[in-house]
Amino acid sequence: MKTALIIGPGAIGTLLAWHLQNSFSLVVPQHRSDQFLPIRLLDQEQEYPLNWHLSKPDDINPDIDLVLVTTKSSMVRTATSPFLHRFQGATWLICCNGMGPQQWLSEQQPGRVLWASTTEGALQTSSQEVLHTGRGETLIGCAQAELANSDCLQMAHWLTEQSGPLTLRWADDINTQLWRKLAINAAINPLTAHAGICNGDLLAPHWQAELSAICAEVSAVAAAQGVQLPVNLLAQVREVAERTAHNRSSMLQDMDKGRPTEIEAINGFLLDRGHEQGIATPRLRNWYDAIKKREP
Ligand code: KPL
Repeated sequence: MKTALIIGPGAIGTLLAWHLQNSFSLVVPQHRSDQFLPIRLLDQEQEYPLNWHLSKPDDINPDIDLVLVTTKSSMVRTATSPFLHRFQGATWLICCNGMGPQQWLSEQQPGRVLWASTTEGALQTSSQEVLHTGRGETLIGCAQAELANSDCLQMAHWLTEQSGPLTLRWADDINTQLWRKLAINAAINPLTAHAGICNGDLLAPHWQAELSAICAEVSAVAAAQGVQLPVNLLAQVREVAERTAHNRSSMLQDMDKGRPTEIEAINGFLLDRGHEQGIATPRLRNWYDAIKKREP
């Protein structure tokens, strides 16, 4: 059996563990002596036991096939750094919100990193339990497939071929897929987090001018980067806000829990790209500053 190390056993990490547990032996690095892993996953009122275990970082067997990174984007560097030089033959798969950590990890592990973008919904309801809140799919791809080593491509192939409860699909255009998610997050997350509202509240008339201005800035930055976003990004944002109307965005949840948000990997990334291309991004800057001011 192959072995996978999961760095970031939160809601999405747990969901992917549920999918992978039939084909991988799963290990999670232990950070604290009082740390626990969720023991069950709830999907459509059925309970599924989770088969994974914690291991002290120094005790982890170096024969790891896959390192799955599912931390918050703000934690990627800190959480992965102790392991970057440990698993020589491993493929890395990073699945987190925003952009920036993916590029950073790919520079650390050239040719070995797969990127993933998921529309699955999951919520950790207690220290023991994770709830699968919404069915989606997980796209896996290589931002620069021509630079990927053969083990990495084989692993991608293998992951997308394995049967399991989730849908994992190969995406030739994973970079575009991540940009699309980034664009939606840049419109929805800071506004909902700052105003303390659910996603659907953004459909109110008084938010439309702001959403439109943000979409225009994001589209201009993406176009300058050669990334094709939906022509009517605002309509797409509204569609997601409607579909997830009762959701509290991940940034709102982070803010409520006093955790660092993912603003750096969302607005921060777009501000940097805009700056490089000489594109004005005042609304993205405004929301970046507003969230930064309130972060712990
Ligand atoms: O991805 C999301 C998030 O909250 O991070 C959206 C699409 C906004 C759904 O809540």
